[in-house]
Amino acid sequence: MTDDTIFGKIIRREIPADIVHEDEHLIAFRDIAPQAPVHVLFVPKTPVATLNDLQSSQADIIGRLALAAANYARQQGFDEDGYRIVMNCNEHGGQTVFQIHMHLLAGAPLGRFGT
Ligand code: D5M
Repeated sequence: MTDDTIFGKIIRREIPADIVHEDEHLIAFRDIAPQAPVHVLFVPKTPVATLNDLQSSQADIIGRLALAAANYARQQGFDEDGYRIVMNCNEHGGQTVFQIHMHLLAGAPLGRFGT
């Protein structure tokens, strides 16, 4: 793991985070600036800066993030009411941390998104 972003520091336990799940492939922790009652970030341990940098051989990374997010949502009882997963890419997508991650937003009806 050579990721030098703030998420790499969380994975290496160099800075604290409210970790809700971890396995050999990924880590999940609560977003420091939640945009919904439940806002958890799912971050792969493989360094990939943006979705643009993801190789076809790395497709399993996204599958694992999505499954981990769905499993967590189910465990927390959000599966029936529903939830949102989001990945931001570069400036127009609003990406601020350049290690890919999936946002899980849940716990209330969410507004439509746009500009
Ligand atoms: O999302 C990056 C997200 O990362 C943003 O919602 C804030 C969150 N963030 C930043 N630093 C931390 C720490 N230290 N703990 C938890 N969450 C954090 P993006 O899609 O790149 O805009």
